[in-house]
Amino acid sequence: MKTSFAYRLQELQARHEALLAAPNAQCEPGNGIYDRYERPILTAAHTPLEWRYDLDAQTNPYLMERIGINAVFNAGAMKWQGKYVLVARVEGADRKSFFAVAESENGLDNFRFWDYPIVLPETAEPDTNVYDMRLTAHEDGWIYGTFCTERRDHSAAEADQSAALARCGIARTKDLKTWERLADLKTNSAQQRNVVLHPEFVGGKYAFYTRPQDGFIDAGSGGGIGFGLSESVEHAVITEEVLVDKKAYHTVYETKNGLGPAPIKTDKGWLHLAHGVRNTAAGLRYVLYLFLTDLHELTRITHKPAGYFIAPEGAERTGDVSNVVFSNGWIADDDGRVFIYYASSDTRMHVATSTLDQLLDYVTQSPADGMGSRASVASICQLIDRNKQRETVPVPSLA
Ligand code: M1P
Repeated sequence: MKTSFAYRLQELQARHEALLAAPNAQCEPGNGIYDRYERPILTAAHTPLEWRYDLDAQTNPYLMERIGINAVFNAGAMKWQGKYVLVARVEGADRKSFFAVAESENGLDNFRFWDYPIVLPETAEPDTNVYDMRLTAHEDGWIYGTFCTERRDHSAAEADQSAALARCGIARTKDLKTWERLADLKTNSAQQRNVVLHPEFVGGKYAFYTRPQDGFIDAGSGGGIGFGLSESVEHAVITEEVLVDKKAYHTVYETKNGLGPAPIKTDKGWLHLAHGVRNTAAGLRYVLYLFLTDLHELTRITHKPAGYFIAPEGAERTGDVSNVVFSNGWIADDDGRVFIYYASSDTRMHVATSTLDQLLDYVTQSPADGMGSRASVASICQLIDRNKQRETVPVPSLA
């Protein structure tokens, strides 16, 4: 080694600090619905050096990275003690994911991980992998995390070492540091992923959005985003799931879909962010979409614009699982701003910003999917007609 331990350490620390401190500029001009930002907000390189390097020259003379981090993505989000807080899925080079909290003063940049990752208690059946935590500040006073717990499918043949069972794990906390693990959610479905706890009681019960699925990857007969009630949250059991948002032929959620974060309550209804998946010759493509449900009839969709809200763009398109955007965290701030935290290609985290007014305008005023090319052309022609009628109205000068 040409460089000394001390020099290398200085270099690592300086580069790490420069990465964390870099400001994040908004991309102009945006689409009027939301704004993207130039830099990812969290990547594997953002994780603390103390998690990866033994910083003792005696025991690590080459200043080797002892523990590799592969990716940081799919983060739950909430405002916590005035800070914008993410509970990120951190995936090690060993392919095991775990949760870690990162916080920022402004929600856009300078996200820094807390000193230690979350040490999540287990049930009697140990988790092999845990990921994609949704945070819900429930009216019962607890902060809940619902996440996927993955274990080997012991019914699979010995030769098949990729067969897995996905279930919904549930944990709760009051400080995001100490977590109490509750029993895994029980439903009639063979597997569950993308389960989200609704923030309010419904008829005195805990309400969950679910995503029943037949296989580990294949949603199969699990028809879409479901909804069910449970008497208890400590031992949550859903006996009946009602479909809220179904998969549909030739849409962006043709193959499967799943709810993102817990919905935001607005005066027009519950605003939902979800992901939709379709198959292509290049593999699965994951995009995000929005819909609104009735304030009281939680399983009734009142508005749903056609197609996607956010799709992978530019550098977002490539990563460990390319052509994916996925979100399980957003923050509705007191001033009406909404911070949408999304991951690209199972590799890194980004932020997009909007306002509740903009998102509600988008959801309620954008055309719904007419389910055919003819209907799509009709929507465009209608818009052209309206614009032609307005042609005489002078456009205000930007100067
Ligand atoms: O790889 C894309 C996503 O695949 C899964 O989502 P779903 O269950 O909807 O297919 C999850 O493993 C998710 O973490 C991942 O980002």
